[in-house]
Amino acid sequence: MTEKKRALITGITGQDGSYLSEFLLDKDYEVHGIIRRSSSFNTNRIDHIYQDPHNPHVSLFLHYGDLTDGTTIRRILEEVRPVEIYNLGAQSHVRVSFDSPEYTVDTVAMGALRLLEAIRDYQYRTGIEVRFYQAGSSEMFGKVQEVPQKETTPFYPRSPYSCAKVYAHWQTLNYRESYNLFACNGILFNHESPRRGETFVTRKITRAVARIVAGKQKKLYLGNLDSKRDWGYAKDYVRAMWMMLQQEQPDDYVIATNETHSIKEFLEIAFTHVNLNWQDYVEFDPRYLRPAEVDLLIGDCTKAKEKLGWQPSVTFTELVHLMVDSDIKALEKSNMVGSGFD
Ligand code: NAP
Ligand code: F7E
Repeated sequence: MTEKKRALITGITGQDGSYLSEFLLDKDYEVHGIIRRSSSFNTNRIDHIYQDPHNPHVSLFLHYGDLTDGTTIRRILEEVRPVEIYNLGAQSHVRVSFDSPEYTVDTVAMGALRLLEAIRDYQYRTGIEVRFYQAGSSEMFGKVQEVPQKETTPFYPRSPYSCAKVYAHWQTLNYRESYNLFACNGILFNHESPRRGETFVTRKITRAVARIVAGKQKKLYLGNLDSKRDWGYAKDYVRAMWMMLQQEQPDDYVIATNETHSIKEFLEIAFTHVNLNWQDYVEFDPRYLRPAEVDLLIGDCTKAKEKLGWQPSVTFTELVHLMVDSDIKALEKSNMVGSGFD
Protein backbone atom coordinates (compact mmCIF):
# COMPACT_ATOMS: atom_id res chain seq x y z
CA MET A 1 0.00 0.00 0.00
CA THR A 2 1.40 3.45 -0.90
CA GLU A 3 1.83 5.96 1.90
CA LYS A 4 -0.65 8.83 2.03
CA LYS A 5 0.69 12.29 1.28
CA ARG A 6 1.10 14.20 4.53
CA ALA A 7 0.17 17.89 4.82
CA LEU A 8 0.74 20.19 7.79
CA ILE A 9 -1.56 23.19 8.25
CA THR A 10 -1.00 26.12 10.60
CA GLY A 11 -4.29 27.87 11.36
CA ILE A 12 -6.29 24.66 10.86
CA THR A 13 -9.03 25.94 13.22
CA GLY A 14 -9.61 29.06 11.08
CA GLN A 15 -11.99 29.57 8.16
CA ASP A 16 -9.50 28.54 5.47
CA GLY A 17 -7.81 25.85 7.56
CA SER A 18 -11.13 24.05 8.01
CA TYR A 19 -12.03 24.12 4.29
CA LEU A 20 -8.50 23.14 3.25
CA SER A 21 -8.57 20.18 5.65
CA GLU A 22 -11.83 18.93 4.14
CA PHE A 23 -10.38 19.40 0.65
CA LEU A 24 -7.16 17.49 1.43
CA LEU A 25 -8.96 14.68 3.28
CA ASP A 26 -11.14 14.26 0.18
CA LYS A 27 -7.93 13.89 -1.82
CA ASP A 28 -6.83 11.14 0.57
CA TYR A 29 -4.12 13.13 2.33
CA GLU A 30 -3.09 12.55 5.93
CA VAL A 31 -3.76 15.98 7.44
CA HIS A 32 -1.92 17.40 10.45
CA GLY A 33 -2.90 20.70 12.01
CA ILE A 34 -1.36 22.96 14.62
CA ILE A 35 -3.82 24.22 17.20
CA ARG A 36 -3.35 26.68 20.04
CA ARG A 37 -4.10 25.81 23.61
CA SER A 38 -7.16 27.77 24.60
CA SER A 39 -9.20 27.92 27.82
CA SER A 40 -12.35 27.30 25.78
CA PHE A 41 -12.92 25.09 22.75
CA ASN A 42 -11.49 26.59 19.54
CA THR A 43 -12.05 23.64 17.20
CA ASN A 44 -15.71 24.22 16.30
CA ARG A 45 -14.90 24.68 12.58
CA ILE A 46 -13.23 21.26 12.40
CA ASP A 47 -15.27 19.27 14.93
CA HIS A 48 -17.25 17.62 12.11
CA ILE A 49 -14.06 16.13 10.58
CA TYR A 50 -12.33 15.31 13.87
CA GLN A 51 -11.36 11.66 14.14
CA ASP A 52 -10.70 9.62 17.25
CA PRO A 53 -6.89 9.20 17.39
CA HIS A 54 -7.42 5.66 18.74
CA ASN A 55 -8.88 4.66 15.39
CA PRO A 56 -6.13 2.87 13.39
CA HIS A 57 -7.32 4.46 10.11
CA VAL A 58 -7.31 8.01 11.37
CA SER A 59 -6.14 10.63 8.84
CA LEU A 60 -6.59 13.92 10.75
CA PHE A 61 -4.14 14.73 13.56
CA LEU A 62 -3.95 17.82 15.78
CA HIS A 63 -0.78 19.07 17.49
CA TYR A 64 -0.49 21.80 20.09
CA GLY A 65 1.80 24.62 18.99
CA ASP A 66 2.03 28.30 18.22
CA LEU A 67 3.65 30.33 15.45
CA THR A 68 5.45 32.34 18.12
CA ASP A 69 7.13 29.16 19.40
CA GLY A 70 9.87 28.05 17.00
CA THR A 71 11.02 25.05 19.05
CA THR A 72 7.61 23.43 18.90
CA ILE A 73 7.28 24.14 15.18
CA ARG A 74 10.57 22.31 14.57
CA ARG A 75 9.51 19.37 16.72
CA ILE A 76 6.17 19.05 14.90
CA LEU A 77 7.92 19.19 11.52
CA GLU A 78 10.28 16.36 12.59
CA GLU A 79 7.38 14.26 13.92
CA VAL A 80 4.98 14.78 11.05
CA ARG A 81 7.46 14.77 8.12
CA PRO A 82 4.99 16.51 5.78
CA VAL A 83 5.51 16.96 2.05
CA GLU A 84 3.33 20.07 1.99
CA ILE A 85 2.99 22.86 4.56
CA TYR A 86 0.23 25.47 4.39
CA ASN A 87 0.96 28.49 6.57
CA LEU A 88 -2.52 29.85 7.27
CA GLY A 89 -2.07 30.78 10.93
CA ALA A 90 -2.27 34.50 11.71
CA GLN A 91 -3.73 37.24 13.85
CA SER A 92 -5.72 38.04 10.73
CA HIS A 93 -7.88 41.00 11.81
CA VAL A 94 -6.62 44.24 10.26
CA ARG A 95 -8.33 46.56 12.80
CA VAL A 96 -7.01 44.50 15.72
CA SER A 97 -3.48 44.66 14.30
CA PHE A 98 -3.46 48.40 15.11
CA ASP A 99 -4.23 47.52 18.75
CA SER A 100 -1.75 44.60 18.98
CA PRO A 101 0.96 45.34 16.44
CA GLU A 102 3.82 43.46 18.11
CA TYR A 103 1.85 40.25 18.56
CA THR A 104 0.49 40.49 15.00
CA VAL A 105 3.98 40.91 13.54
CA ASP A 106 5.38 38.11 15.71
CA THR A 107 2.72 35.70 14.48
CA VAL A 108 2.46 36.78 10.86
CA ALA A 109 5.99 37.87 9.92
CA MET A 110 8.22 36.02 12.37
CA GLY A 111 5.90 33.00 12.30
CA ALA A 112 6.50 32.60 8.55
CA LEU A 113 10.25 33.03 9.05
CA ARG A 114 10.31 30.40 11.82
CA LEU A 115 8.61 27.92 9.49
CA LEU A 116 10.92 28.72 6.58
CA GLU A 117 13.99 28.29 8.78
CA ALA A 118 12.70 24.97 10.11
CA ILE A 119 11.98 23.72 6.58
CA ARG A 120 15.37 24.91 5.30
CA ASP A 121 17.20 22.89 8.01
CA TYR A 122 14.94 19.85 7.68
CA GLN A 123 15.31 19.73 3.91
CA TYR A 124 19.09 20.22 4.08
CA ARG A 125 19.47 17.42 6.64
CA THR A 126 17.04 14.88 5.14
CA GLY A 127 17.09 15.75 1.43
CA ILE A 128 13.28 15.49 1.49
CA GLU A 129 11.45 18.26 -0.39
CA VAL A 130 8.80 20.12 1.62
CA ARG A 131 6.49 22.36 -0.42
CA PHE A 132 5.45 25.56 1.36
CA TYR A 133 2.38 27.76 0.87
CA GLN A 134 2.40 31.26 2.36
CA ALA A 135 -1.01 32.90 2.91
CA GLY A 136 -0.40 36.35 1.47
CA SER A 137 -3.07 39.01 1.30
CA SER A 138 -4.47 41.70 -1.00
CA GLU A 139 -4.03 44.00 2.02
CA MET A 140 -0.37 44.14 0.94
CA PHE A 141 -1.47 46.36 -1.99
CA GLY A 142 -3.00 48.79 0.55
CA LYS A 143 -2.92 52.24 -1.00
CA VAL A 144 -3.13 50.77 -4.46
CA GLN A 145 -0.53 51.68 -7.03
CA GLU A 146 -2.39 50.09 -9.95
CA VAL A 147 -5.98 49.04 -10.78
CA PRO A 148 -6.62 46.12 -10.94
CA GLN A 149 -3.85 44.60 -8.80
CA LYS A 150 -1.77 41.74 -10.12
CA GLU A 151 1.41 39.88 -9.11
CA THR A 152 3.68 42.68 -10.35
CA THR A 153 1.76 45.55 -8.69
CA PRO A 154 3.98 47.25 -6.05
CA PHE A 155 2.93 46.77 -2.43
CA TYR A 156 1.94 49.73 -0.21
CA PRO A 157 0.79 48.20 3.10
CA ARG A 158 -1.40 50.32 5.40
CA SER A 159 -1.55 48.36 8.68
CA PRO A 160 0.71 46.37 11.02
CA TYR A 161 -0.99 43.25 9.65
CA SER A 162 -0.23 44.01 6.02
CA CYS A 163 3.34 45.18 6.76
CA ALA A 164 3.89 41.79 8.41
CA LYS A 165 2.37 39.98 5.40
CA VAL A 166 4.71 41.89 3.07
CA TYR A 167 7.66 40.71 5.18
CA ALA A 168 6.43 37.10 5.03
CA HIS A 169 5.92 37.42 1.27
CA TRP A 170 9.47 38.60 0.62
CA GLN A 171 11.02 36.04 2.98
CA THR A 172 9.14 33.27 1.18
CA LEU A 173 10.48 34.51 -2.13
CA ASN A 174 13.93 34.98 -0.62
CA TYR A 175 14.04 31.40 0.72
CA ARG A 176 12.89 30.12 -2.67
CA GLU A 177 15.76 31.90 -4.39
CA SER A 178 18.41 31.40 -1.69
CA TYR A 179 17.81 27.78 -0.68
CA ASN A 180 15.87 26.42 -3.62
CA LEU A 181 12.76 25.79 -1.49
CA PHE A 182 9.50 25.00 -3.26
CA ALA A 183 7.80 28.00 -1.69
CA CYS A 184 4.74 29.80 -3.13
CA ASN A 185 3.01 33.02 -2.19
CA GLY A 186 -0.73 33.15 -2.69
CA ILE A 187 -1.92 36.76 -2.81
CA LEU A 188 -5.52 36.13 -1.89
CA PHE A 189 -8.18 38.81 -2.01
CA ASN A 190 -10.96 38.76 0.61
CA HIS A 191 -12.75 35.45 0.76
CA GLU A 192 -15.75 34.73 2.89
CA SER A 193 -18.13 31.94 3.87
CA PRO A 194 -20.53 30.90 6.61
CA ARG A 195 -17.38 30.03 8.59
CA ARG A 196 -15.95 33.56 8.34
CA GLY A 197 -15.00 35.04 11.73
CA GLU A 198 -17.94 36.96 13.20
CA THR A 199 -16.03 40.26 13.46
CA PHE A 200 -15.16 40.63 9.76
CA VAL A 201 -17.59 42.95 8.05
CA THR A 202 -19.35 40.42 5.80
CA ARG A 203 -20.16 37.96 8.55
CA LYS A 204 -20.98 40.76 10.97
CA ILE A 205 -23.60 41.92 8.45
CA THR A 206 -25.07 38.51 7.59
CA ARG A 207 -25.21 37.50 11.24
CA ALA A 208 -26.94 40.79 12.10
CA VAL A 209 -29.48 40.27 9.29
CA ALA A 210 -30.38 36.88 10.76
CA ARG A 211 -30.68 38.31 14.27
CA ILE A 212 -32.77 41.28 13.09
CA VAL A 213 -35.16 38.94 11.25
CA ALA A 214 -35.47 36.88 14.44
CA GLY A 215 -36.15 39.99 16.53
CA LYS A 216 -32.92 39.56 18.54
CA GLN A 217 -31.12 42.70 17.36
CA LYS A 218 -32.32 46.21 16.51
CA LYS A 219 -29.28 48.01 15.13
CA LEU A 220 -26.05 47.18 13.35
CA TYR A 221 -23.10 49.48 14.13
CA LEU A 222 -20.49 49.76 11.38
CA GLY A 223 -17.57 51.98 10.38
CA ASN A 224 -16.55 52.99 6.85
CA LEU A 225 -19.18 51.86 4.32
CA ASP A 226 -17.43 53.26 1.25
CA SER A 227 -14.40 50.96 1.02
CA LYS A 228 -14.49 48.43 -1.80
CA ARG A 229 -13.35 44.84 -1.72
CA ASP A 230 -12.97 41.96 -4.17
CA TRP A 231 -14.92 39.26 -2.30
CA GLY A 232 -14.82 35.58 -3.23
CA TYR A 233 -15.89 32.28 -1.70
CA ALA A 234 -13.39 30.64 0.69
CA LYS A 235 -13.93 27.10 -0.64
CA ASP A 236 -12.80 28.22 -4.10
CA TYR A 237 -9.72 29.88 -2.62
CA VAL A 238 -8.37 26.87 -0.68
CA ARG A 239 -8.49 24.89 -3.93
CA ALA A 240 -6.13 27.47 -5.43
CA MET A 241 -3.66 27.02 -2.53
CA TRP A 242 -3.40 23.31 -3.25
CA MET A 243 -3.11 23.88 -7.02
CA MET A 244 -0.09 26.16 -6.45
CA LEU A 245 1.78 23.37 -4.66
CA GLN A 246 1.06 20.84 -7.47
CA GLN A 247 2.87 22.84 -10.17
CA GLU A 248 6.29 21.93 -11.55
CA GLN A 249 7.81 25.23 -10.42
CA PRO A 250 7.03 27.36 -7.36
CA ASP A 251 5.56 30.77 -8.12
CA ASP A 252 3.33 33.55 -6.75
CA TYR A 253 -0.33 34.01 -7.73
CA VAL A 254 -3.13 36.52 -7.24
CA ILE A 255 -6.43 34.82 -6.41
CA ALA A 256 -9.46 37.06 -6.85
CA THR A 257 -12.78 37.43 -8.67
CA ASN A 258 -11.88 40.53 -10.76
CA GLU A 259 -14.93 42.36 -9.33
CA THR A 260 -15.16 44.97 -6.61
CA HIS A 261 -18.09 45.99 -4.40
CA SER A 262 -18.58 48.48 -1.55
CA ILE A 263 -19.77 47.62 1.94
CA LYS A 264 -22.99 49.47 0.99
CA GLU A 265 -23.55 47.08 -1.92
CA PHE A 266 -23.03 44.12 0.42
CA LEU A 267 -25.58 45.62 2.84
CA GLU A 268 -28.05 46.25 0.01
CA ILE A 269 -27.98 42.63 -1.20
CA ALA A 270 -27.98 41.11 2.30
CA PHE A 271 -30.95 43.12 3.63
CA THR A 272 -32.95 43.00 0.38
CA HIS A 273 -32.65 39.20 0.48
CA VAL A 274 -34.93 39.23 3.56
CA ASN A 275 -37.08 42.14 2.28
CA LEU A 276 -35.58 44.75 4.61
CA ASN A 277 -34.02 48.15 3.95
CA TRP A 278 -30.49 48.39 5.41
CA GLN A 279 -30.77 52.17 6.00
CA ASP A 280 -33.41 51.43 8.68
CA TYR A 281 -30.93 49.41 10.77
CA VAL A 282 -27.33 50.50 10.15
CA GLU A 283 -25.73 53.14 12.39
CA PHE A 284 -22.25 54.63 12.21
CA ASP A 285 -19.75 53.96 15.03
CA PRO A 286 -16.29 55.58 14.70
CA ARG A 287 -14.87 52.74 16.84
CA TYR A 288 -14.75 50.64 13.69
CA LEU A 289 -12.70 53.11 11.67
CA ARG A 290 -9.02 52.32 11.10
CA PRO A 291 -6.09 54.74 11.51
CA ALA A 292 -5.36 54.08 7.82
CA GLU A 293 -7.92 52.55 5.46
CA VAL A 294 -7.57 50.50 2.28
CA ASP A 295 -10.14 52.12 -0.02
CA LEU A 296 -10.22 49.95 -3.11
CA LEU A 297 -9.15 46.41 -3.90
CA ILE A 298 -9.79 44.58 -7.15
CA GLY A 299 -7.66 41.68 -8.30
CA ASP A 300 -6.55 40.48 -11.70
CA CYS A 301 -6.22 36.69 -11.47
CA THR A 302 -5.34 36.11 -15.14
CA LYS A 303 -2.10 34.33 -14.22
CA ALA A 304 -3.90 31.86 -11.92
CA LYS A 305 -6.51 31.22 -14.63
CA GLU A 306 -3.91 30.59 -17.31
CA LYS A 307 -1.25 28.70 -15.32
CA LEU A 308 -3.27 26.89 -12.66
CA GLY A 309 -6.56 26.57 -14.54
CA TRP A 310 -8.23 28.10 -11.46
CA GLN A 311 -11.35 30.19 -11.48
CA PRO A 312 -13.99 31.22 -8.94
CA SER A 313 -17.32 29.38 -8.99
CA VAL A 314 -19.54 31.60 -6.81
CA THR A 315 -20.76 35.09 -7.77
CA PHE A 316 -20.89 38.03 -5.36
CA THR A 317 -24.69 37.89 -5.03
CA GLU A 318 -24.64 34.11 -4.50
CA LEU A 319 -21.99 34.56 -1.79
CA VAL A 320 -24.05 37.14 0.11
CA HIS A 321 -27.18 35.01 -0.16
CA LEU A 322 -25.50 31.81 0.97
CA MET A 323 -24.04 33.58 4.03
CA VAL A 324 -27.36 35.17 5.01
CA ASP A 325 -29.22 31.87 4.53
CA SER A 326 -26.65 30.01 6.60
CA ASP A 327 -26.84 32.49 9.49
CA ILE A 328 -30.64 32.34 9.48
CA LYS A 329 -30.48 28.53 9.62
CA ALA A 330 -27.82 28.55 12.35
CA LEU A 331 -29.91 30.92 14.45
CA GLU A 332 -32.97 28.75 14.05
CA LYS A 333 -30.92 25.79 15.28
CA SER A 334 -29.32 27.40 18.27
CA ASN A 335 -29.85 30.60 20.19
CA MET A 336 -26.96 32.79 19.05
CA VAL A 337 -25.69 35.14 21.77
CA GLY A 338 -23.86 38.36 20.77
CA SER A 339 -20.31 38.51 22.17
CA GLY A 340 -20.05 42.29 22.24
CA PHE A 341 -16.59 42.11 20.66
CA ASP A 342 -17.14 43.10 17.07
P1 NAP B 1 -8.80 33.07 10.54
O1 NAP B 1 -10.16 32.48 10.37
O2 NAP B 1 -8.62 34.28 11.38
O3 NAP B 1 -7.87 31.89 11.11
C1 NAP B 1 -6.60 32.15 11.61
C2 NAP B 1 -6.01 30.88 12.19
O4 NAP B 1 -4.73 31.18 12.74
C3 NAP B 1 -6.84 30.28 13.34
O5 NAP B 1 -6.75 28.88 13.26
C4 NAP B 1 -6.08 30.77 14.57
O6 NAP B 1 -6.26 29.96 15.70
C5 NAP B 1 -4.67 30.66 14.06
N1 NAP B 1 -3.71 31.45 14.83
C6 NAP B 1 -3.82 32.72 15.27
N2 NAP B 1 -2.73 33.08 15.96
C7 NAP B 1 -1.90 32.01 15.96
C8 NAP B 1 -0.63 31.75 16.51
N3 NAP B 1 0.03 32.66 17.22
N4 NAP B 1 -0.08 30.54 16.31
C9 NAP B 1 -0.74 29.59 15.61
N5 NAP B 1 -1.94 29.76 15.06
C10 NAP B 1 -2.52 30.97 15.23
O7 NAP B 1 -8.15 33.39 9.12
P2 NAP B 1 -8.59 32.88 7.65
O8 NAP B 1 -9.62 33.82 7.13
O9 NAP B 1 -8.86 31.44 7.69
O10 NAP B 1 -7.26 33.19 6.83
C11 NAP B 1 -6.24 32.20 6.72
C12 NAP B 1 -4.93 32.90 6.38
O11 NAP B 1 -5.07 33.61 5.16
C13 NAP B 1 -4.46 33.93 7.40
O12 NAP B 1 -3.06 33.91 7.42
C14 NAP B 1 -4.96 35.24 6.85
O13 NAP B 1 -4.14 36.30 7.31
C15 NAP B 1 -4.78 34.99 5.36
N6 NAP B 1 -5.69 35.69 4.45
C16 NAP B 1 -7.03 35.65 4.67
C17 NAP B 1 -7.87 36.26 3.74
C18 NAP B 1 -9.36 36.21 3.90
O14 NAP B 1 -10.05 37.00 3.23
N7 NAP B 1 -9.91 35.29 4.70
C19 NAP B 1 -7.34 36.89 2.61
C20 NAP B 1 -5.95 36.89 2.44
C21 NAP B 1 -5.14 36.28 3.35
P3 NAP B 1 -7.53 30.15 16.70
O15 NAP B 1 -8.68 29.46 16.01
O16 NAP B 1 -7.09 29.47 17.94
O17 NAP B 1 -7.75 31.63 16.84
O1 F7E C 1 -13.04 44.85 6.61
C1 F7E C 1 -14.88 48.03 6.65
C2 F7E C 1 -13.41 48.06 7.01
O2 F7E C 1 -12.38 43.46 8.56
C3 F7E C 1 -13.46 45.13 5.29
C4 F7E C 1 -8.97 39.86 6.49
O3 F7E C 1 -9.35 38.54 6.19
O4 F7E C 1 -9.33 40.51 4.21
C5 F7E C 1 -9.70 40.80 5.54
O5 F7E C 1 -9.34 42.13 5.87
C6 F7E C 1 -13.84 46.59 5.15
C7 F7E C 1 -12.80 47.57 5.71
O6 F7E C 1 -11.71 42.77 6.20
C8 F7E C 1 -16.73 47.55 9.74
O7 F7E C 1 -13.01 49.39 7.38
C9 F7E C 1 -16.79 48.90 8.04
O8 F7E C 1 -12.65 48.64 4.80
O9 F7E C 1 -14.04 42.53 6.87
P1 F7E C 1 -12.85 43.35 7.14
P2 F7E C 1 -10.33 43.37 5.68
O10 F7E C 1 -9.82 44.46 6.54
O11 F7E C 1 -10.51 43.67 4.23
C10 F7E C 1 -7.94 40.64 3.92
C11 F7E C 1 -7.71 40.25 2.48
C12 F7E C 1 -7.08 39.92 4.88
O12 F7E C 1 -5.99 39.46 4.55
C13 F7E C 1 -7.46 39.98 6.32
O13 F7E C 1 -6.86 38.93 7.05
O14 F7E C 1 -15.02 46.82 5.93
N1 F7E C 1 -15.77 48.02 7.82
N2 F7E C 1 -17.38 48.64 9.20
C14 F7E C 1 -15.71 47.17 8.85
N3 F7E C 1 -14.91 46.12 9.10
C15 F7E C 1 -15.11 45.41 10.26
N4 F7E C 1 -14.32 44.33 10.52
N5 F7E C 1 -16.09 45.77 11.16
C16 F7E C 1 -16.91 46.83 10.94
O15 F7E C 1 -17.77 47.14 11.76
